[in-house]
Amino acid sequence: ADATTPTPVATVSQYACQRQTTTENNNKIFTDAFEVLAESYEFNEMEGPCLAFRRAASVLKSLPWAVQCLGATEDLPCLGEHSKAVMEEILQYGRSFEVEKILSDERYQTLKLFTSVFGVGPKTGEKWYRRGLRSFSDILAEPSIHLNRMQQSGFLHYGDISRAVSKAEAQALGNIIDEAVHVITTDAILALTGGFRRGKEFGHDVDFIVTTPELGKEGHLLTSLIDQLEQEGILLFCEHQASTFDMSKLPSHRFEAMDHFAKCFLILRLENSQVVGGLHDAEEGGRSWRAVRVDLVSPPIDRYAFALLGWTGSRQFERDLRRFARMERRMLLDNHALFDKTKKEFLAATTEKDIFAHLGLEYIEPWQRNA
Ligand code: TTP
Ligand code: MN
Ligand code: MN
Ligand code: MN
Repeated sequence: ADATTPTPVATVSQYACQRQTTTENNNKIFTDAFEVLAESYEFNEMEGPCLAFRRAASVLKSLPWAVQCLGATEDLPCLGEHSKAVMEEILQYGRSFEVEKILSDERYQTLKLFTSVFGVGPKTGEKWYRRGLRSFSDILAEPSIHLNRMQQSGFLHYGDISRAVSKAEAQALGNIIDEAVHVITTDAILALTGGFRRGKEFGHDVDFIVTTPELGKEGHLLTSLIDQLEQEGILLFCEHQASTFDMSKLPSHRFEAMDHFAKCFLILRLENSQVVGGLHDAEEGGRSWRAVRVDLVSPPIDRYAFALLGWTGSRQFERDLRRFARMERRMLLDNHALFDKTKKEFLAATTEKDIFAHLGLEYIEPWQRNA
């Protein structure tokens, strides 16, 4: 080869949807630190620096190699001065003093604890913190605090649902829901989505899409499914949100906005005997079951590809898909639709591949979306 020809170096895109990110993370020491910083900024409602650290972590997660010196990060996008300073500390001392300071901070620790309860977000956590509450017993002993249904279940099943869900447990739940949904309609469509579709070994919940090939029938499907799970005696908690879907609306600009499909946030009872692989931790404690968080979303069949893409995640992958669509293609993407602002028209899709193709993106497999 010609010695003057520069070796082509594969450049890393600033968009997660142009990177392949498997569950293997070669830079966990850095990304764990960035996640603490991002969360701390989130608790302080500083969205800018929070997103900056999430982006930086996401870039490092996509690398097939471990960063061993700061020089190696020179050509990487999304790493600002602050990120690099933290990395330098970790490279030099094996830890970041800034991160350690946050981890030992009372406010951070308390908000982290409170928001680990199902149904408690940063707003509620903050409110409780400002009232001087510091522990679960403080909250439960405070008579003026009203817990909503979700939070009550969150405390009731705290031990179980804060324990990771395994792939085998996710599969068992898939079988149970598959059976239940086919009692209602023989042509039901059930798809695993969320982290387990991305190939994760563990998750905080299990996410499914349920629908039917018949447009309009999906509305009653979710309520019937909930009734069925209730009859089976495995429904420990259910918050159902009816559909507010309106196709005449343009895709949302705001990522964090929830979608408008019918959905429910559940806690289900899973028997150990239903899980392939036998004995589990809880059984040793004399229990034969555990509680598991399950999310079900029920889009109309003509929105299936958008819902599947939106619910497969990761959250960072979804953020960057929308940002890429808007910034690079003048298109609006959300969980319902893709709208071309130049042509002023909606772009139809029956598969995820159709959506990537409309966006002029190379297809990224679900297990490569762990951004
Ligand atoms: P999560 O279940 O929160 O996250 P995850 O499955 O990636 O990881 P884990 O459960 O193991 O912590 O969300 C899955 C995807 O669903 C995520 O990309 C965001 C999306 N989602 C929506 O699009 N709309 C919603 O209303 C909710 C609750 C989630
Ligand atoms: Mn999930
Ligand atoms: Mn999650
Ligand atoms: Mn979920």
